[in-house]
Amino acid sequence: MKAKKRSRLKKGKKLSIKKENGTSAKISKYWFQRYDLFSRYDLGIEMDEEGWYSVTPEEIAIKQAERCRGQVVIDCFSGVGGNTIQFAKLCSSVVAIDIDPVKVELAMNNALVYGVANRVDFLIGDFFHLAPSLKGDVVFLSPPWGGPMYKEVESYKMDMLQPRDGYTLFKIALSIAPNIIMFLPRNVDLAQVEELAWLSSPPLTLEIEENFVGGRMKAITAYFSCNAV
Ligand code: MGP
Ligand code: SAH
Repeated sequence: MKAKKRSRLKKGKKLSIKKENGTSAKISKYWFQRYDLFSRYDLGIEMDEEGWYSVTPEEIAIKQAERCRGQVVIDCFSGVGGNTIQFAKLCSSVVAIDIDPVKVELAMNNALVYGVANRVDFLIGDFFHLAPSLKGDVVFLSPPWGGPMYKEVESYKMDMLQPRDGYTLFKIALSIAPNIIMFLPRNVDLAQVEELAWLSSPPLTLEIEENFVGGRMKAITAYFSCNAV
């Protein structure tokens, strides 16, 4: 698949936003952040609605990938490829899984824009079905949080993660790799995140990183490790 070159969008035109994405003005606030999401946005990046509000901003994805340098990484919910692309640059191999075939097509296109598509094994499938066949050094979990409404609760709980709760997800991840990274809402219940480390015996070490872009907190990343990742 070839990354299509797109003509530059006129700045601030909602009409262009709709035309570019075929989605509502709901995504316009994310479109205004487009270069934070993908610095190469203008070179042919393609998104869908869920991709807009879920993609990991590039600066954060780079930091996460730096922690996985040289490792075999399974990106279990790869979306439009925000994380996959950065893993592909630094890791020894990357498996990128998404249940939505459109997302995989968009991620492949976006990986081409960054010149790393040939460094990724893209899989269309349900992570929970594929899990028994997966092995790696690091499992990266960036699952759906239930849409942009996630921040309407004061404390985001593990059972709000989709399509399965965080404890189930984490236990499955433990069967795949000794190191697990979770990208989570900034309002997540940190006591529950700590509980996850105790699902392994001996418990995994945990480091919480607060992720900021342009001085605004976007999310947290939890690094679980049997050793330093
Ligand atoms: P946001 O809170 O919707 O945006 O998402 P923003 O710009 O911080 O909104 P504001 O109104 O508070 O200013 C912040 C970041 O969280 C996004 O850029 C995504 O990286 C991430 N994110 C958001 N959602 C809804 C999801 C999700 O469902 N899954 C994953 N994996 N990441 C998400
Ligand atoms: N980190 C990604 C965003 C992931 S959003 C990025 O930076 O682009 C979460 C993704 O999980 C969505 O694309 C959704 O299609 C996918 N997903 C939902 N359920 C899934 C499942 N059971 N198995 C694999 N992917 C799933």
